[in-house]
Amino acid sequence: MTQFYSLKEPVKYEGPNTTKDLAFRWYNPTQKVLGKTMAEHLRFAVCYWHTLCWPGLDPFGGDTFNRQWHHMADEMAAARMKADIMFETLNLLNVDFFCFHDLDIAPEGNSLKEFNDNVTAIANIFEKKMAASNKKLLWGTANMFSNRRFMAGAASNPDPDVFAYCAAQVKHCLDVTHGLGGENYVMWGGREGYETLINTNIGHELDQVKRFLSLVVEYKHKIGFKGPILLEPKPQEPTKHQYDYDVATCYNTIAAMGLQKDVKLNIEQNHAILAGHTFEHEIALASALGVFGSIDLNRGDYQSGWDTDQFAMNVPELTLAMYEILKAGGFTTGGMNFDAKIRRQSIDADDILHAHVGSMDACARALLNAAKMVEDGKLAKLVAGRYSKWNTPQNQAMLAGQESLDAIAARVLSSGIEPQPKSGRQEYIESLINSYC
Ligand code: XLS
Ligand code: NI
Ligand code: NI
Repeated sequence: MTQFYSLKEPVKYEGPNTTKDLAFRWYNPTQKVLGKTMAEHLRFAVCYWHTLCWPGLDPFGGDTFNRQWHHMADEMAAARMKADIMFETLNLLNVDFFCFHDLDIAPEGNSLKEFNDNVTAIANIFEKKMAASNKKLLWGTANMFSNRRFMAGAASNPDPDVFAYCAAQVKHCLDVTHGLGGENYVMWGGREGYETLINTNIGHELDQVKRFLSLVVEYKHKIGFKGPILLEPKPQEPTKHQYDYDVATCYNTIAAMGLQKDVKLNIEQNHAILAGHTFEHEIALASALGVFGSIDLNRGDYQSGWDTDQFAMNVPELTLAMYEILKAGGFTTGGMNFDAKIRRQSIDADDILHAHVGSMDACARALLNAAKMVEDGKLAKLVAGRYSKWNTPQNQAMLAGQESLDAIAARVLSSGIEPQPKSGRQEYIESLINSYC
């Protein structure tokens, strides 16, 4: 068992007035908010890839973190060390869940067979650690974007051998996720898109992506995996254009295959920003379409246009997102996965703890603010008020399609309907929201 951090005891809730550096000021896991504990509301997860696999590189420089396991000759020993540190992290942060790509947890080896065996070996270690510590798997996913075989796409690759290879890789990763009691299975299509249209058949690639999704759903039923498959929208990066552009585009794919019951969405803040939306817009839309699943929590940079995956620390912004999550009914199988990385100059092990604790506190404050907004009901009443005229029997009938276009036209002309504009009161509402924060 390694000891990676300087901290020995789990971070505790100490309240907002504590002077301790590493303490929760707002996140009090057992505190009840709107009938559920904070831990039940927020369902935090630590991710493997940014926390333990990314070495701090950028396009102009390499490894800054200099972690021991990146410099070990025995790759399986390094993988076991990472597993130890993941559980050390979960225990210190008092976080219940973790998430991984198959490639995060185990080395690729020289064949898919070897890779599968490595993944299984580490999963067996997880199983024991999970039983001993009561930690859970929020989701697993297959990395089908790093290896050069995926450079022209995974399921959307022009080469059917790659499509078949992906099927084999996802089958194993879904088996492993299921075996560990994973609550969801994620599919982010990092290479499912194109670089240039002049060598691409979009229609064919979209057919491939849809077939792949339906194969995964079929298999999930075959093995009795109860959780949803979660698509993760992102507009670009690494490919120039990704097919799972945003919530609306993903919904198109899901609805085209009639898979709304089995496939939901994993929504990431930074990806929403890259798609030209707000985070809360993407959550609200997914909820309206019945496909809200889970959250990849991070923060994009509003100037750079990259997927910077910073830790989310902005309380007013998070308040609006949390309000939409509460309105959506909260999480069922989903949760808040920290798909976030510390900056490459944050080279101390404890920086990982500070990042998570700070963001967990920001989420807890946002939850408390959003709960006030829900309890108070003023905002909901204002919004409902704008639509209240739809509640008359006549307007309900119009919405239900019981009145034809020409019948509506006749009614307007005979009754002399003349719409009366009303204030949208945006500044009043913005000030009202500030009053909860
Ligand atoms: C990358 C994605 C990735 C997914 C999992 O931008 O966010 O980390 O969450 O494959
Ligand atoms: Ni993500
Ligand atoms: Ni991302």
